[in-house]
Amino acid sequence: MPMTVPLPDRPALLYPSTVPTTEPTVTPRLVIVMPAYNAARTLERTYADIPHDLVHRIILVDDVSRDQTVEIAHQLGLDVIIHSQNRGYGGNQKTCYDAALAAGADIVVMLHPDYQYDATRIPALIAPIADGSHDLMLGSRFLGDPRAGGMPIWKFVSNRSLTTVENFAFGLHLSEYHTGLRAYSRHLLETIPFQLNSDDFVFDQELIAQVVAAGMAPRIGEIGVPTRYFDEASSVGFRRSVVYGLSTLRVVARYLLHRLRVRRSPKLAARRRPD
Ligand SMILES: Nc1nc2c(ncn2[C@@H]2O[C@H](COP(=O)(O)OP(=O)(O)OP(=O)(O)O)[C@@H](O)[C@H]2O)c(=O)[nH]1
Ligand SMILES: [Mg+2]
Repeated sequence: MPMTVPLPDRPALLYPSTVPTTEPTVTPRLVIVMPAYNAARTLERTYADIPHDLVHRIILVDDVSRDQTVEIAHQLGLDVIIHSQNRGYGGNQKTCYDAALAAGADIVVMLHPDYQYDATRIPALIAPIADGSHDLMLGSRFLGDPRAGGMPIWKFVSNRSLTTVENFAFGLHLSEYHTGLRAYSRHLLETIPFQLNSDDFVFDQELIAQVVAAGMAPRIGEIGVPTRYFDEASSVGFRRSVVYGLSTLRVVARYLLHRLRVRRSPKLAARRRPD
């Protein structure tokens, strides 16, 4: 039974393995969210790799899958939320984060249920949030060798190009911005107005631009995470990737115009709640 103490406003949540035995322990409530769309063939494998001893709840949001995703999620005992109509990847994440906050999460991990990202890395991913030093952690494929995991060359090149542009615009040195394994602090999700973002894939990029615009860039970190490429893990083809790439460049342009005070962006200026 973990000892609980009242959490201060901005807690330095202590990750269990780093806690000196004489110090009181605050066990962060870790909620895993899985934005799911046709994940039936990979969900069980993804679930099996999650470090269950650290997890408070696992929430799967189904975006009207046409396969057995919901049935399998129920069999695994997950909390399942079903959209009444398909909303897209960003729309799915909005439901995920609202549900995780409502469930009392201190830390939220977003994990694709397609078994692409190594979920056994979650403890290392959340440690910098648990110790209070970060609010957003990215599981980067590019701190390792994504080509060895099977990433197609065109995805490799476009990811590197977009990452270079985003690093330049945001003044950061991240190895990638496009990963499907991320961890957020409660503080970040309560501060950043992610509900204003796109319902499509570019949601992830808009959120990072919002975090940077909010002055939280130093609170973003990354760790290397191996990935696997196989048929069921990759549905985004060339056409959709081109749309995604152009949308990402639009996010960068909007950020720069906002930053240079040429054109104010309500998405970047807004806060959910003042600090
Ligand atoms: N809600 C929703 N989610 C989707 C849709 N298409 C894909 N997804 C989810 O979005 C996530 C990413 O899509 P993927 O097909 O895995 O993308 P990918 O081709 O692996 O992309 P890379 O990892 O960059 O190579 C997965 O968790 C899918 O379940 C969709 O139409 N709606
Ligand atoms: Mg994938």
